[in-house]
Amino acid sequence: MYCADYLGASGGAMPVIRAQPYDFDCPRDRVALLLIDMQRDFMETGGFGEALGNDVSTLRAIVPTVQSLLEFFRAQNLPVIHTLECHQPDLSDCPPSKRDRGTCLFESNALKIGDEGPMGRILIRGEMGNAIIPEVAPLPDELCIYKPGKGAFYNTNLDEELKALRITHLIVGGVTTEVCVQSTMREANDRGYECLLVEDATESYFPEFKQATEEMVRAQGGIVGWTATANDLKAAFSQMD
Ligand code: TIU
Repeated sequence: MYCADYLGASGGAMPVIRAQPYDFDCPRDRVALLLIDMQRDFMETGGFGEALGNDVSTLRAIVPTVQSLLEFFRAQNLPVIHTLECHQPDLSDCPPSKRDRGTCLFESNALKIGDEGPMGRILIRGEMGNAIIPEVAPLPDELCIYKPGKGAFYNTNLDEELKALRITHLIVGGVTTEVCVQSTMREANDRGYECLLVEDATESYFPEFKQATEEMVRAQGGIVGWTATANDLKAAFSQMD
């Protein structure tokens, strides 16, 4: 049973967001903001992103936009869900196919998942480096999904949580666009959720991959979903006030 079948049509207000490939009808009572992996491990030096060989500074540009989206959803009393990519301390949920990859890992001093780094053990739940960056930190009542994979539905209770909240529409931001954000959107799409990717609230270590992902998402009539800017989203909701 898909979420939309299960819930039926929304009877509430319906902001229409100017989006690509066409406008996104967004029922106010069925939408949540889903922020993917805004963690030190990806956004700061000494974490997993850098251990994989990336220049992590490229991700910082979206922080003010993500912050403003977060404030907007909170002010509108709309649900916010954060995800964190992480593993158990004993690595029982980290397959070798994940631990053994990364461009730096051929170097003798390379850090792998579970190794001790400058911000604690790399990509391990509860370590300092695994926390969400303070600028967009969750509030105590906001749902956090701890995920071992790239997609936020794999081995988590996200689907059940969304159904309990009666959510059918997801506004998605976070990092990185072509890895965990895109994987999550594809998983969500398969489960019947309508997804909109906020273009200026997502970033990649590779600008060309970000652009390609946005195009892939909205190609073929929105095969995975829609894309829009944060301002267009806010404008649509503000018009309903
Ligand atoms: N490497 C990379 O671009 N991303 C990840 O490993 N995880 C997420 O995207 N969160």
